Amino acid sequence: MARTLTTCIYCGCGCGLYLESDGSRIISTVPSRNHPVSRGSLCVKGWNSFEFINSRERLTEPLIRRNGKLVSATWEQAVGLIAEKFLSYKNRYGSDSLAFLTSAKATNEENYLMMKLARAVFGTNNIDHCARLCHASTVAGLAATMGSGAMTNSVDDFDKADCFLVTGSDTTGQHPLIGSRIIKSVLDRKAKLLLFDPRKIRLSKYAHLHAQIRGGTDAAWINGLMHVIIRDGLAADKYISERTEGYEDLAKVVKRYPPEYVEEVTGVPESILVEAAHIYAETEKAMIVFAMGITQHTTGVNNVKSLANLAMLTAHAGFPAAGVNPLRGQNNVQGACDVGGLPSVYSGYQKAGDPAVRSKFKKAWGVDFLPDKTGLTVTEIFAHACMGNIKGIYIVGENPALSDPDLNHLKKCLKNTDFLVVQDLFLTETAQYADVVLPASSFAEKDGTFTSTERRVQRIRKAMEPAASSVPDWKIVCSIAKAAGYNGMEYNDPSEIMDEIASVTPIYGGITYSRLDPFGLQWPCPDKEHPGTPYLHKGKFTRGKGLFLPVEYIPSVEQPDDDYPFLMTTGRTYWHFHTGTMTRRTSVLDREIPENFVELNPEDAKTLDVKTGSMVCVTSRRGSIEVKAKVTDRVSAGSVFIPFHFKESAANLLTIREVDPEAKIPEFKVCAVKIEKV
Ligand SMILES: Nc1nc2c(c(=O)[nH]1)N[C@H]1C(S)=C(S)[C@@H](COP(=O)(O)OP(=O)(O)OC[C@H]3O[C@@H](n4cnc5c(=O)[nH]c(N)nc54)[C@H](O)[C@@H]3O)O[C@H]1N2
Ligand SMILES: Nc1nc2c(c(=O)[nH]1)N[C@H]1C(S)=C(S)[C@@H](COP(=O)(O)OP(=O)(O)OC[C@H]3O[C@@H](n4cnc5c(=O)[nH]c(N)nc54)[C@H](O)[C@@H]3O)O[C@H]1N2
Ligand code: SF4
Ligand SMILES: [Mo]
Repeated sequence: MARTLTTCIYCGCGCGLYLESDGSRIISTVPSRNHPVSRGSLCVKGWNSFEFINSRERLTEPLIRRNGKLVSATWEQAVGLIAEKFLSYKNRYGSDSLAFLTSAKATNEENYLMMKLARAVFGTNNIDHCARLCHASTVAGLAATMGSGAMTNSVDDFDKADCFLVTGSDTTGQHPLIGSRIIKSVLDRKAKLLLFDPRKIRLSKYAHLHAQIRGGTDAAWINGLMHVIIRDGLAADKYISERTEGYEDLAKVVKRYPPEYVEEVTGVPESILVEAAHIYAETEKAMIVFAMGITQHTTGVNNVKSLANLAMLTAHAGFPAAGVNPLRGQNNVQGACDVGGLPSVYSGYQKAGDPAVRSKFKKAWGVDFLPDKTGLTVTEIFAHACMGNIKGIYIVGENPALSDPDLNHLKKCLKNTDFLVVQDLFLTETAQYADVVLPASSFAEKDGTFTSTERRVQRIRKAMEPAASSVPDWKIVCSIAKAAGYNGMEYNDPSEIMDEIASVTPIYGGITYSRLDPFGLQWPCPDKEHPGTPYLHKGKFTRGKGLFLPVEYIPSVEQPDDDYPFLMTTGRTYWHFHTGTMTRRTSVLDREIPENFVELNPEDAKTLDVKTGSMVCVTSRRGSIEVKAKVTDRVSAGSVFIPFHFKESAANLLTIREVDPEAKIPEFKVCAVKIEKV
């Protein structure tokens, strides 16, 4: 039996595991005992991360749509058709009639090549990926206040902090190996957990206090905390004057958020708000931890700015075990952003609008044109396809037909796209709309790197030959570039791509495959001698001075009313991942949660006369689904929760397309629905 050390494909924790192969197939996983994050453990998804690889439903060959049906084709035919179609749209309608969705499931090397394909070969900045639906607000909000959009601390700091302010993160479910460190610190070291979440989650049981906030009111309670901190003389005056700017503006705004007002808006009792403010401000090693409950709002950027303000007000940034920690979701969403899978920046967050950046990349890539206009985001790409401005879309490793908001609208957009290419492991809901489907190899069948939430760039290693006639994404992208007439994309293996990334990307400048053995390096790692960076903003912020950017509370776009009286929030379960393409093909995970449900408070269940297991119909202004009720006090009266994993009753048929004006992230966490017993 051969054991290959690699990195988990699911969440951003970035656990280390071995894939065990019997020569032809992967038959099990074993945790890596010495891995700095997972230290010999894995969550249930990691333990079972090999099963979907062997699924009989893997795509086995390229498919091309002929007379309305997807039929088998050769690689030459499929790649040739893509190059021909994309070049013809480029010539007829211009480069910006094309769009590219890259993948947080794919490697850094593959994402880098996708942006090279979009920009150098086809001449457009229309490239984006699921970070838009996820931490786009974080990247914008933290870059503006601190100068870098990434997690400030390391996973190891969870063993050292004495206070955790956790909000909008169901940490034990979605980042289990980080969640367990929080619990361990609470139990073993008496660290204090301050939880701000509308739902009772597993962490509630361990929390010193749990403020069950009203969904969508985050800016109000965060301003309230800062109001109390300033009022009670707990602000870090010396730090504020030495390391930040804009304090006066902040003080003016938060003055308008006294605890009585905050209680009215958010439902957080005054005593809890005051106690939380004191504990957070008075504990030296205090970490803010947040995820989708903060970012997926039309006010997502404001919410993130507000958390950054709170940390700077109390000198909780720029130190070990004190900082602002967005938990990045996918295995490689940090990396897909780092290497430029975004419409406004090249790798290392170098601005596409900056002529000096473009001339550097022109030279590196041997091209004489690179676009300067900021590209479209995921949500805009589909809207433009609907209007007919986008003709061709190339989607690698994403499943928007289940993961985007307002699916009835999205499906119209997919139908209206002249030429859609989908590259995946499976014939996903999105692939069913495609004109060409390309079978990609899985993480077990290729080499590369993923970057975890703590900015750790780690290797994935090939443990078996590609299934059927699937091909690793990086090779497919290179062959499309070549077929389109570009000769600057030829590599023998992914380490050569990483060498190119390092040569043009200062934060990855010191990264080479030989240095990544065994467990990787944390960026910024500017040169070959640099040991990597465990925490950011040491001594000074990446942007120089930290900038306070005060924000006002703005209610969510769609509030419950007489017609749609419930506030619906959506999210995940521990057992499934996103659109279920992999976890619903994994027997252990599928057995635990085989079908969808809606969490409903006992009071509401009584009014509706439903029990756990009763079928209910949930309807919003955009769509309707039937699901089983799960009666539980995890949600408060008037609120419901539905996970978005299930295609047969997709939560995203109900969600709203409204986005944050700056980050363009949709309001996945709040919309209004009505519920009827079926
Ligand atoms: N098992 C599993 N793990 C995953 C994933 C998965 O699909 N399955 N996906 C990965 C990805 S890409 C991501 S982005 C992460 C997401 O990880 P999380 O963000 O932790 O997951 P979510 O379930 O989206 O919801 C987060 C929390 O936000 C709370 N919430 C809802 N509305 C609000 C609000 O208005 N304000 C606040 N403050 N909180 C609110 C919810 O009650 C929930 O506890 O998980 C990653 N890990
Ligand atoms: N209602 C609601 N909707 C949401 C959210 C929410 O909280 N609520 N969360 C949003 C968030 S945070 C996110 S990140 C998105 C996720 O949205 P998506 O990224 O669209 O969802 P996934 O199911 O992770 O899709 C990944 C795809 O990649 C494929 N894949 C896996 N490995 C490889 C590979 O090596 N190569 C290729 N080519 N393909 C591969 C998988 O089969 C799968 O089809 O969903 C968003 N949608
Ligand atoms: S915590 Fe995340 S990275 Fe670790 S095993 Fe579970 S899914 Fe994989
Ligand atoms: Mo995400």
